[in-house]
Amino acid sequence: MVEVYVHDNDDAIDFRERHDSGVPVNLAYLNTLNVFYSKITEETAVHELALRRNYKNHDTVDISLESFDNDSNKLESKLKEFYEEHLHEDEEIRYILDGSGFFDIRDPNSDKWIRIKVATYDMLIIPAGIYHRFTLDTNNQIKALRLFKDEPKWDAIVKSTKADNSIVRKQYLISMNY
Ligand code: KMT
Ligand code: NI
Repeated sequence: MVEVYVHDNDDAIDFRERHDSGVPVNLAYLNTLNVFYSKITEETAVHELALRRNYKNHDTVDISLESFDNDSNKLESKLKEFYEEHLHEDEEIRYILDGSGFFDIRDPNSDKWIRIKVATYDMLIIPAGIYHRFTLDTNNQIKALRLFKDEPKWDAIVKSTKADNSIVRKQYLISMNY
């Protein structure tokens, strides 16, 4: 079963560690934030789901020391980017092909980080306008499909007053009746 819990916010411990505060979060709560999790063992089923939701693009991302030419500085700087609180202008699907990691979703109700531990076959739908971040875990490797609605909008919009006031953020908050 996928593990979902409130992050302990302990920055003294490496961000790849579990950071489990001991407070579990259930999937039904995630759904109220328009975040959807599912375990899907057939990759074709993910593409079918994406087609039904009018997705037109995808790519594969490989994050490990090997994929960064064994250059740990390169890997760390990419991870730093993923771990910075950000949002996207479009809904996005993430499907884990191999390895594992953590998606942290900023709960708009409590302002706490909700941590989702993802591994092979886990699929997450992340709505446009929700603040989130990603990191590897101590296994230090993940391969994931990233599926996009339109042209790939890789751009992460880093948490800022401008992002807070953006249309996509406001629409997200309205969509969950906040
Ligand atoms: C995101 O949106 O933060 C990411 O795509 C992280 C990498 S996917 C494993
Ligand atoms: Ni992102």
